[in-house]
Amino acid sequence: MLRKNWKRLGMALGLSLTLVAAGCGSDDGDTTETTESESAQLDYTITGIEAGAGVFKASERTVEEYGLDGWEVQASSSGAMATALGEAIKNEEPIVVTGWSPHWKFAKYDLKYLEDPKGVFGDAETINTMVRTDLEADMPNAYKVLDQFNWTTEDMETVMLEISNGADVVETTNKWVEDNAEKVAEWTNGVEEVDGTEIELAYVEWDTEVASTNIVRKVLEDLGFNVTVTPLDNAIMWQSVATGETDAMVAAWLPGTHGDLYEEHKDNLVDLGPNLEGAKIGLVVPAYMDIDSIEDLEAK
Ligand code: PBE
Repeated sequence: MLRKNWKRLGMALGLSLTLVAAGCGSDDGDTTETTESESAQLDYTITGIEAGAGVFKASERTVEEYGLDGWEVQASSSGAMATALGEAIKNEEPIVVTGWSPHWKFAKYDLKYLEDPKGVFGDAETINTMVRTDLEADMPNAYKVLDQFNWTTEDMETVMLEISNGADVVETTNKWVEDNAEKVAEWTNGVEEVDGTEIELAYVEWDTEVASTNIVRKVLEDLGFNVTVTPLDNAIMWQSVATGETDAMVAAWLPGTHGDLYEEHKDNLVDLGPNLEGAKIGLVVPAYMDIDSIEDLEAK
């Protein structure tokens, strides 16, 4: 490819010439545009999300372990990260974001995870359900639903994609539950209906957790529960279930992403196991970027 050859030529001449700036992602790009490396164009910045997220903390460890001096992981929100990613792609500019799957961004854009030879982000993960220690005794029916709830990455992505395209969260998740009666019947198998019992689910406003928490909300509502869903910071979400302030959450990413929070609280909550398999976190970039590995990022 033309731009690859240019890059090689530049390296051969000892120049810092990496022609993958805005506009150069396509082959008709103007090859005179820039001499800056992708890292410099990024201003040595990783576009992060909430500072309490596991993927944010892992990104900070990455900066350290790969010796990326001068790099910053910028705290933001999941929504702002997605907007920044969309903008960068519209302009064919480089961007590195703290990413995770399942996520609708992989359906919408052509993206790649940067390889992580040091394994800072860990391998595939599960998303587990955690409930307060007395839940089984207090609300055996809710406990049973939470224990039986499990779905696939495809299920979750379908729901997330609709919401990301502007559909209403409650309408979308309610409809998914109505349309997937067979799957839902497995979760409610052996469960008796209740009459307005109050239950509170904690979650964080990440696209994944918005989807799963609202699915469980609808299933519990259909069984007669009066459900409150409460958005919290990540650390507070864990704490609230461990102290019994909230009843449950379906947002525990393990073993890596929330490993520290699990260690801190595991004696004070009940782990009902995976509700989804095949989750993953890492640094994500548009496929048009030249770099493929975290090792390709350059210290300042
Ligand atoms: N996430 C989504 C969370 C877990 C769910 C990957 C942004 C985190 O990093 O903590």
